[in-house]
Amino acid sequence: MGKTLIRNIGCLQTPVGSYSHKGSKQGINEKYQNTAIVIEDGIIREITSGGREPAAEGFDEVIDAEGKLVTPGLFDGHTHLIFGGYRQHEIAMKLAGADYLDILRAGGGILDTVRKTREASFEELYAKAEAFLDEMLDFGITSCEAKSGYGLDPENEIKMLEVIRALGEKHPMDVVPTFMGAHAVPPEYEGRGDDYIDMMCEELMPEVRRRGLAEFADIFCEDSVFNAEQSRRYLEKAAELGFGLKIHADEIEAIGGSQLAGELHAASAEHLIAIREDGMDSMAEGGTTAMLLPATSFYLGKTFAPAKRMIEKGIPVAIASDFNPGSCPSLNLQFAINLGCLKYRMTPEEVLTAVTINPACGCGRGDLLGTLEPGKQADLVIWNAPDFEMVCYRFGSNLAQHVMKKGVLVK
Ligand code: IZC
Ligand code: ZN
Repeated sequence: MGKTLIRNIGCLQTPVGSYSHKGSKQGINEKYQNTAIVIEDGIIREITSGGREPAAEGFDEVIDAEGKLVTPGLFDGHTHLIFGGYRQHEIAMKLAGADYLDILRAGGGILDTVRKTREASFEELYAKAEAFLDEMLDFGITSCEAKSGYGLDPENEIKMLEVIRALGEKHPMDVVPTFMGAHAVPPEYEGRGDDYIDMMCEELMPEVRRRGLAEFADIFCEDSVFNAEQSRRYLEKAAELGFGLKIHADEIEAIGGSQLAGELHAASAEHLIAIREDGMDSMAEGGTTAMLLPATSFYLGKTFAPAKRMIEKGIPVAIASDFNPGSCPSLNLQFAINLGCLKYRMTPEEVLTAVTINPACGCGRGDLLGTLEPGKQADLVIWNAPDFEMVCYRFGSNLAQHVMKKGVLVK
């Protein structure tokens, strides 16, 4: 791979450190003007300061950043990347007045995607998700988390996780695998949610662990899906087996998910649109990252999670896409950045932290990813922008001009 120099960087903006940033730290980024980055074998070796640039001799590749902004590659910490079909027909149902949970209760929504995912072969799911990962890279996203959860039986959950594993091995992106067998109650278990959770805990979760197919376990704790008691049982079993914990909590109704997340020291709690003060207190105490999904609020026509209050309370805030075929059919994390500023009222610095180091830490990758510092992987974006404020301000365009993954330009 050799030695690469990125020279003529107008502004390099990055959080620093390998830990999640909370409270006032959320809004602290380093900003270096007129700098250069030395990369060796995919790892950052040096960031020069004071306008000093190493001589170009001795480098295998020299990249001119043309005076533009460089940031860490974006980390999308919450996606449902693997799915069969799409759900564009739900648009008409929504226009006729149905909301997200109405559609699910009627056997559509997630369950519609489950039918199509069960029908799809490994190869079909792989090819579709591979194209999504290519599109993500094009938007400057260099790592993501990916959940199962549209199989909802042993065969199809394992099929999904094997697709995720194969993508992680073959695609340039780093892909963090999450087991989400408890995404909905499948039709075979209709009205028997407790039995389904028993099957997850006794059969499938241990099998996923044995095969090493996932690092995290996640559950949809929501009105009409899984209650807090079922979520506790599932997550306690997951912790016992060695999974990191994630929980879809307080998306539509606050039924105890965020309290549980904090109590179990979950790595992250997702959504949190309807969170209350006691849920935030529990998360702050448990050290749980808030994985906020503003494009989902936008798409469902909901309010926006109280991100600033969470920062005040000392909860590390991350912003992710929630890419999925139902509540957020967009993987454009740049749009979530715009919403982070405009709807959460977060500063550009707080938002950059929320799409780099905080999701990296929430997904167990803070040691290698999420900042630009010596020793970290050379995952970065050269933006068609002079500063990060421009990325927060422009929306609808793709401002990622060049994208580097593990020291190699992929765009
Ligand atoms: O397919 O609707 N919220 N799970 C929880 C989703 C959205 C994905 C979906
Ligand atoms: Zn989700």
